[in-house]
Amino acid sequence: MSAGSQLGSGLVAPRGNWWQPAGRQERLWIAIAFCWCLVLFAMMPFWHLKGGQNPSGIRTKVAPADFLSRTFRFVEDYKIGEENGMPLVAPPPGADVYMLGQMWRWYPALVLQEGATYTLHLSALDVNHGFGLYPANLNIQVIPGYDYGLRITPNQPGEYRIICNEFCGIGHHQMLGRILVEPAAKSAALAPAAPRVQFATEEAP
Ligand SMILES: [Cu+2]
Repeated sequence: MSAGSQLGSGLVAPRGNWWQPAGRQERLWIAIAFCWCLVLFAMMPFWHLKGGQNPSGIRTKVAPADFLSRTFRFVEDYKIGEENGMPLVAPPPGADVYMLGQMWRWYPALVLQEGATYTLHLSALDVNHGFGLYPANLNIQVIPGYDYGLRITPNQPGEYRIICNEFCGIGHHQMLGRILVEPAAKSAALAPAAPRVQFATEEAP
């Protein structure tokens, strides 16, 4: 093999002035791009700490059958009525609130009070569902076997609808739920006498 055939290979540099240091403008552009990369990198921890977009919940493990019985007990304790066969449940401020996603409904319907804080427990009985609260546009995945306890404080009275945003079968589009948020002034009339429901939950790994 002659030396000529190796020109431009990994062993021998090609002939001529092929390598030039980067020009001034190119170096400037690289410096700007590098600084912007650092800014974007810093935004990740910044949004985590300051963005106010992290879920306020604690995820624990729960057997779907246990979550179902907790939900039934919650409904029994705080039921104030029924709408088309769906119980209407008004828990007191500070209560643990249970909402179950299953093919194809959100159970039960809730009546909450403006300005009161609750722990909203979400879980699914059968398959993954997506809790989508409108018009607030709050979305969270609801997974069988896990209880997502979100600390919520409704700050706007009105009627909220829950849709399912995780395709879960033929009746997916009919999976609708309801949360009514009563204005703070009306809350006294709804305060039930039943005690606060509490359950011990196992920490998720
Ligand atoms: Cu669903």
